[in-house]
Amino acid sequence: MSQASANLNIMIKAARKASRSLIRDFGEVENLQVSMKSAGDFVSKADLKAEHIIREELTEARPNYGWLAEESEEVKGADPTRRWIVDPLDGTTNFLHGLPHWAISIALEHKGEIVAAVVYDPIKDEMFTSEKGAGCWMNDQRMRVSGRSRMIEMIFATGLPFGGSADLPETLKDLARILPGCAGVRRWGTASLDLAYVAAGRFDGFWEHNLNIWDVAAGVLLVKESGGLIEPLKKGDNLLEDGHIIAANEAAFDSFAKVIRNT
Ligand code: LIP
Repeated sequence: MSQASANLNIMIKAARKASRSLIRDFGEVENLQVSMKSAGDFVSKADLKAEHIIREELTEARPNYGWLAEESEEVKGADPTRRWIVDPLDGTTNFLHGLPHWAISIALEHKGEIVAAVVYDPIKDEMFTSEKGAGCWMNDQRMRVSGRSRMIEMIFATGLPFGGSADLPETLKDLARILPGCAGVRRWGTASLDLAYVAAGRFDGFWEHNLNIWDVAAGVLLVKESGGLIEPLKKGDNLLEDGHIIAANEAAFDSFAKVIRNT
């Protein structure tokens, strides 16, 4: 990215620092597979450690900003207009199973809108960044959403509900409608990267029910700044807060949304 702001540089630095701790812990996970309980506890600690590192970096640099993250209580900032929204380890289940597809997601919100975003995949060393009005970047390369417009050529990403989630029937209906008319659906388990991949044109679209704000906050800006469209799945919902999301390149959005929304 050519002209990163001071805030974006702080976010990148925090993501890189936390990634070093996560990479070390990821290397250990394989040795712990004998007991899922010990692996689970270890990964929760890795997650907390990463969050602690990010928090230290961000709050030291910007003590007035608010803080919202997956592993801790929300803290209101002295500046009520700005807050960090952080998922220190998105794709926890992948991490726990030794699957090399997880990310650190950091967003800066100003007056209810995301103005800067970082999604970092340390395994592939892919740093997706964006600032409002400045485009979307992966390392030094400018990102654009895909140009495909024929549904039958498109690949979509989603998340599948697990552990008895009430969203299962709805998601199965979504899949029954979308699968016959597209080139495939992927479930890779890291929503922030799913959105980054839409921004990079790797996936043509993404939808998922019931996500948390820290899973999507950074990805929302990446998609917008790479020329994509992103909306709440249910019209009238709040895009960041309500957790039901649909995103795609502009040419595909209407036909994709029609199928998923069943309208
Ligand atoms: C996970 C997401 C994943 C989604 C899960 C979960 P976590 O985040 O990124 O794609 O399907 O519901 O929210 O828990 O690994 O940070």
